[in-house]
Amino acid sequence: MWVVATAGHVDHGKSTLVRTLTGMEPDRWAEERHRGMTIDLGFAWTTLPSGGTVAFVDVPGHERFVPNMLAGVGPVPAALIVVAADESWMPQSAEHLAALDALGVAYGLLVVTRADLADPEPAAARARAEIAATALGDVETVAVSAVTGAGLPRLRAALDRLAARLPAPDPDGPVRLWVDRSFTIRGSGTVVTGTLGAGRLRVGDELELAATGETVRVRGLQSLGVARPEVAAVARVAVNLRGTPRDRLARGDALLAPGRFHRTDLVDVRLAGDPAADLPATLTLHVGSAAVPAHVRPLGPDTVRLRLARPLPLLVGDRALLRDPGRRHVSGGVTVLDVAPPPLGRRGAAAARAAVLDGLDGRPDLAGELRRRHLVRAADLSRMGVPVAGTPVAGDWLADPDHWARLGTRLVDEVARHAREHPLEHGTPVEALRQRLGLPDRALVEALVRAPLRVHAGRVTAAAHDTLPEPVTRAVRRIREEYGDRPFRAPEADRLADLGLGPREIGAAVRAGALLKLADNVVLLPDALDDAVRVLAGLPQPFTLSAARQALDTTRRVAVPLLELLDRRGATRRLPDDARVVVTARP
Ligand SMILES: Nc1nc2c(ncn2[C@@H]2O[C@H](COP(=O)(O)OP(=O)(O)OP(=O)(O)O)[C@@H](O)[C@H]2O)c(=O)[nH]1
Ligand SMILES: [Mg+2]
Repeated sequence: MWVVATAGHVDHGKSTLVRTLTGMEPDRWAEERHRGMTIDLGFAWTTLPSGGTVAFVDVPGHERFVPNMLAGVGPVPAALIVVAADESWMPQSAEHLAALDALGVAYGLLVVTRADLADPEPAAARARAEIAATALGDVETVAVSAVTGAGLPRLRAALDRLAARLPAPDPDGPVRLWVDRSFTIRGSGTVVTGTLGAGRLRVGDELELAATGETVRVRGLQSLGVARPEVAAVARVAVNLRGTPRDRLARGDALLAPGRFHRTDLVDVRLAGDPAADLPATLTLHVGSAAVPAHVRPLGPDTVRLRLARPLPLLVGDRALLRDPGRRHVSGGVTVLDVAPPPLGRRGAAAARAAVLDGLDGRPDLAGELRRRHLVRAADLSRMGVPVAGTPVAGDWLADPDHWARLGTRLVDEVARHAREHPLEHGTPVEALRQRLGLPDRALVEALVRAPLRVHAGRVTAAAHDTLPEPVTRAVRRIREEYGDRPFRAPEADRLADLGLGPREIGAAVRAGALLKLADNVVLLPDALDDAVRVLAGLPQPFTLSAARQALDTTRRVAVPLLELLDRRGATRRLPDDARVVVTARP
């Protein structure tokens, strides 16, 4: 299926054309039929000579209803620009064309209607000249009369040619269905409709409401008036939502593939229309079917930051339109450059930001995003509309290569510094390094560690740890069980022998940081050193060997070499009278 929107001045025959082509009435409201004027969007479809189906979104031409027109055109990639032969180019012909151009609609046909009332050629020539100056370029032109039927077969053939040129949809892309209607059907509940531009919907799917993030479930689907278990892009689709009250959804909301879009109220954009300095402070941003008030902050000559009155699921590269509702004119198209821009705190930040935006064009640029963001989760990038390639450095974190190399150097420095400042600790806690380096995830610290550094038991250590043989590990575990509550009692030599801990095994355990050796056959658990300093720091200073021995609840066999080790590490200092003081109080 293809979806094409109409465009053109009021009363130029858009709805009549759609009705004639499809046999369906696009003006759904009694008031519209009574007044002979389209107010809101209309929907109809027909089969083309090729056998393909084209669905029309019929828009109102009256200048008062331009916001409705924009909601219909926003998600649609192609347009039928309708001009009446007897009236030619008129103000909303121009305004609608400007809107199509702003939104980046690049495919279309020119249909000169009411060809039975006047020579269509002058109107066609004028319109073609106007259209040629936009993204639509040279368009095929067909003159028709709904009264005589002249030109209609040619128009059907031209629609087929247009359809053949439209870009192929991405049926596997994430769903972002902009809601253009919501209503209630008795017995079924809330139904919303929209133009599905990418992805597929299935009955039973869970989706996310863009406005609130809440989860909704698809109870039923229809396309072209027929119930279907699944609908793939491109399609007009009606979605029946289970248990969602109608007041939760309105035109301008969107149904999203869960977790696949970044909902943002802050975007940096490039302007295609008026210069940034000429814009009013508040405008309405039209994108998809949404119309949201936006506060405008100029950054550069053609770049601004928009703060939106409510968050929208925007992607880098999205096209939108800024419009002044009071002046009733299109200020111009915008291209979304950044959907998660940095705050502008310090002086000069806006100018610096403008310089960054100067280098962006709305085409997703992975390397550039990494350069600017340094570290970012792959899922977050793809939520912004930047396709992700390459290998994460850890988890799903992607890093700018230069930044990552700098972090690696800093990690080595921080480990050395921690060792200087905490000489009694075995290595540096990963969490301390995470904080020092300002990293969002410990996995990143671990990924930065290179030989000869190692990660062992939550610490980055300088010593290479060989994995201990299983019997040694078991013996150390026994010591921990037996001596854990008496940390300064060392196992006697015969107990060590019973446990199978000879000089060689003790050496391995010490190298692995599993035991602390004070003297031959005198070992403690490695935390004992820090604990001892804590206990000793609680004594009246200076303290004697005997006071230390009692406070530590141990024997001279342990106390003497323990204090000597602490002296060597600078944690205690021995005074001339053999008493000691604690130098470094451990936190
Ligand atoms: N003679 C003649 N009249 C036409 C033709 N097409 C449309 N009309 C008449 O033009 C008037 C306006 O037609 P609509 O189809 O309502 O125009 P529209 O563009 O949909 O108008 P809005 O939706 O209000 O913007 C109606 O009275 C139609 O009958 C045509 O080919 N020939
Ligand atoms: Mg109409």
